[in-house]
Amino acid sequence: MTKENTFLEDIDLGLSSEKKFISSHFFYDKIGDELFQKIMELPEYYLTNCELEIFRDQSESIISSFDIIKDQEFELIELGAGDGKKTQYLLDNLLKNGYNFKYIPVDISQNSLDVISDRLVNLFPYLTLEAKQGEYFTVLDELFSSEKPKVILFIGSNLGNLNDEVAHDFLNKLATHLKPNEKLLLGLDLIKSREIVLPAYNDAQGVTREFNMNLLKRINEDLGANFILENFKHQPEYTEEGFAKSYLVSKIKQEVYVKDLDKTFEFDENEKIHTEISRKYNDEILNDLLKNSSLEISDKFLDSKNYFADYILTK
Ligand code: AVJ
Repeated sequence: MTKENTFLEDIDLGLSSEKKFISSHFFYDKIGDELFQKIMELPEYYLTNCELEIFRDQSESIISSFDIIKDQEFELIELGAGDGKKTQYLLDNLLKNGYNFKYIPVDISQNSLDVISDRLVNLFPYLTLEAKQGEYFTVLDELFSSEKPKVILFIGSNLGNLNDEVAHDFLNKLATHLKPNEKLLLGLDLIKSREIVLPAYNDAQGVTREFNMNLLKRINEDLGANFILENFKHQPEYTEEGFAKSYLVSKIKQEVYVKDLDKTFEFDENEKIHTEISRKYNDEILNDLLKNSSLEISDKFLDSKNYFADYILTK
């Protein structure tokens, strides 16, 4: 199945549903990638700075928690490599301390991988880097065909885009690949008050709004739809149990035609399209997700405000 086919089918499914939705992984086209880079630099988007602080100040302790012997060769696999700015601190520390490892960034976007590879190889001439293009689930089997000990990085609270059931399955699947005592470093945004969370998804400059709206623009451009962007508004919500959700809300009663489907979709006034979940966590929720997975929390690193946690999970 081609990627376009999936997009078309998923949009059909989501817009035909009783409660309309668009899957958040469609955010990340070229414009979406750029907008997310901008989001990470926003003052309201505390997640990036908090995790950057953890990696900057606690890399040495994080590395100790990996429980790796210095001469032992290992592979450091990063799922969803992003721009590598956080990982950079870890790599720097590992190299300075003479660890023997290969860094394997995995990303769906070859473009992102090229950018991060260039940057890191320039910064660290002695780094062994082998980028791997593909979707996490698909490349896992391939990655784990080598016998080398592994440490997996899954940071940035990327897990938060999955609902709890899917997150549980994902962690379980990862766990089955790990050998006893191998580690997963999991970066998660923690539950906190809505006064802090909501602005992170509703910034003053409107970048997150544009990020969300870009979905409609994409459907217009790629699938020949006639969404009028002004007729929808960006609406983030947060419940104190830790669910940040983003919606696109129809301002009026309207119809939208999608040419590639030859279908018309009706929207009531105030009808919502759910576009993203950004789950927030605590130890209890994570332990629930880890049930029956043979992974256990063995360490936890917090930023100075206790907003964000990098957990070490041990098989
Ligand atoms: C990349 C999934 C961690 O949910 O916080 C940022 C994406 N969406 N602003 C998040 C996002 C809107 C982000 N993650």
